[in-house]
Amino acid sequence: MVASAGLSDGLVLYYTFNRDFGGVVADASGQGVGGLVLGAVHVPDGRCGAAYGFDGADDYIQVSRNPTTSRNYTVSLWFTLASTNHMLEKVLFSYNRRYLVETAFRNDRWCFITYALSSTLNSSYGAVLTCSDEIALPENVWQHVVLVVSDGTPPTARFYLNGQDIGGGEGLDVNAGSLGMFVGALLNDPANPPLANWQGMIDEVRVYDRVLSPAEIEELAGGCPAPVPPEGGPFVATIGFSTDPAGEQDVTEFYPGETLHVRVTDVDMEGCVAPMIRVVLRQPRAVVRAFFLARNADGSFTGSYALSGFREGNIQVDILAMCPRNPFGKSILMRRGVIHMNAD
Ligand SMILES: [Ca+2]
Repeated sequence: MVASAGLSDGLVLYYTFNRDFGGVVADASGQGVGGLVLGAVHVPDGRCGAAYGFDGADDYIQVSRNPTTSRNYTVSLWFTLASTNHMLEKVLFSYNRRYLVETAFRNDRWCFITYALSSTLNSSYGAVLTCSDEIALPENVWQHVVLVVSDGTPPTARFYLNGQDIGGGEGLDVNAGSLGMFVGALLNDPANPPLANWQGMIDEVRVYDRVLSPAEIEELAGGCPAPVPPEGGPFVATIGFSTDPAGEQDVTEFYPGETLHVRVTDVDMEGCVAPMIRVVLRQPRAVVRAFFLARNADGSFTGSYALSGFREGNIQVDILAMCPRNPFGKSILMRRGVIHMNAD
């Protein structure tokens, strides 16, 4: 089945995962909400074209910014579960410290759980649990899941599995918030890495800023969409680490006396009044160094740092996007790279 034009309406994030951009994910929605790949592996044979594989330990994808503030929204994705032996709860999609779509095994039954609503009336967990004998999640079989959150009276959250309504619940309010959005994990504490990491594959992640109808959900579950135009971007950023100020190419080997040049292009910080990009350099047992990039007229950011203070060995380079006056506040890790300082 070919996706109708209607399934483009309200689409504010769309990760096809079809192209490997090397550590970043392109957003095919046109909204420029790229993602940062942390550990997940690009696999050519997904549900619709390529997908990402997650190891269940520490893999996840961080969404670069919240694509919507709507209190009516829909999350749709395909997944496989690599192992059904574990009893742990695993997160497919999360936002603001709350898992939006999670699987769990409770009392010999599979469940989908969401914390999209607060003070949920029908659950001691404060979450909407959808547990059913009808939910079968065999290993390594592609499944389509949709979460629909509707800010009605009362607000509701419903799950659809492979196009079928499998239940939901009511709450007192729609949870909105400001912490990050993640595919394949949950960030519970900004001081620690995300947890409840997914084990299996995820493909075709979509977020809509509206409630999809059952017919539209059935259409999404019916197959792969028609090929979308190639994603030449937008993606989070093209980032060059280089010994050359023009810095188009990535260089990872450095020698004493050389300077690191960082160039960030195609960065999407839409809605940010005063975007800033900070580069943090870390080497074990050394003082952390940091510097800001300058914003250029063409929208790119460039900057450099003399590496004379570093010893032989690896230096971790983190590129952080910051928006000081953004209501979403926190800086976002855009890329983590490693450069190597050689001996004299
Ligand atoms: Ca795909």
